Amino acid sequence: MKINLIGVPLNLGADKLGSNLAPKTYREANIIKIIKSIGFEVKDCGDVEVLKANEEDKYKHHPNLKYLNEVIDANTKLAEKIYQSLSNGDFALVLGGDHSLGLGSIAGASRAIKNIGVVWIDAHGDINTHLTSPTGNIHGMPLAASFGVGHEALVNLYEERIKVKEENVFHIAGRDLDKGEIELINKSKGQFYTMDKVKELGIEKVVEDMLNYFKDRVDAIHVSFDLDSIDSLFAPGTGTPVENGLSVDDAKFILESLASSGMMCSLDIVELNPLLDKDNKTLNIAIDIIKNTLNKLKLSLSNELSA
Ligand code: 5AB
Ligand code: MN
Ligand code: MN
Ligand code: MN
Repeated sequence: MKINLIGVPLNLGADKLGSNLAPKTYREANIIKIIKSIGFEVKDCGDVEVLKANEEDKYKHHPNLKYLNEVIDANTKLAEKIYQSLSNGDFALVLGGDHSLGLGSIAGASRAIKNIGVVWIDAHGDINTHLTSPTGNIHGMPLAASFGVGHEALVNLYEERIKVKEENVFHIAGRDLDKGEIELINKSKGQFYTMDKVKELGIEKVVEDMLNYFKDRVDAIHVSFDLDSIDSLFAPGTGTPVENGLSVDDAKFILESLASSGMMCSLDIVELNPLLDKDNKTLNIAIDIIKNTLNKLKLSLSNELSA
């Protein structure tokens, strides 16, 4: 099994400059060398090509879905890359880029894996639609669209079907949720462990619940990690930072538990904004988390072989 690295230099889903520079920043920080040093073979799938867009293109396709065509185009290309990676039996590591890329990741992964689970770690719900979004930014909508709620152009991206069952979604660290998102959560069949709940139960119990929940329920899990899930005190370099979040150790623990479970097939690391980062704090956290997670993945693979 190789690690397939896919960069997504996308910022149109956030309508903010900076996250488009993240893949280049990771590459310049030697991310490929770092992954190789863990003992993995790396296939660099390059960066997804993102169409150029101007301010005038923002509302060209929809009044509350900014840069809709450009976001769909990039995500359709991403979906195909992920689908190919997982079909080859490889692990896909997606480095974003704004979180609208979750649309393409889940679309591609769910084509390769029939009954997929999704773990979404984020300060935000990312379950807005064009009808509820206060911003029109598509990076606040990808999770809802993936379980079939939202504009048909997003729901039917790549393939005309719902990508993940709502009850196969497990969201952790929410603490900045919009009104429409709270309404959706209250009637949702998905699992939503808000930051309040994480503090009440403790991170060990949350992870235990998550692994128990998915056991015997899904064939594999796609993990989408938004760096703003981490407290903005530690990770300032994201487009929409929120305080009172996860500690770096909490985040590592969630991801390493998923890696060790043998269920994780693909991972997005999103929303690094190098223009907003301070002393590479957030970049270094992201790299540390990637290293730690892939180390555990490597270990679980060698244990599987020797068992
Ligand atoms: B992120 C907000 N809920 O919909 C919206 O960073 C923020 O991918 C979304 O989680 C943040 O625009 C999207 C206000
Ligand atoms: Mn997000
Ligand atoms: Mn977020
Ligand atoms: Mn953000």
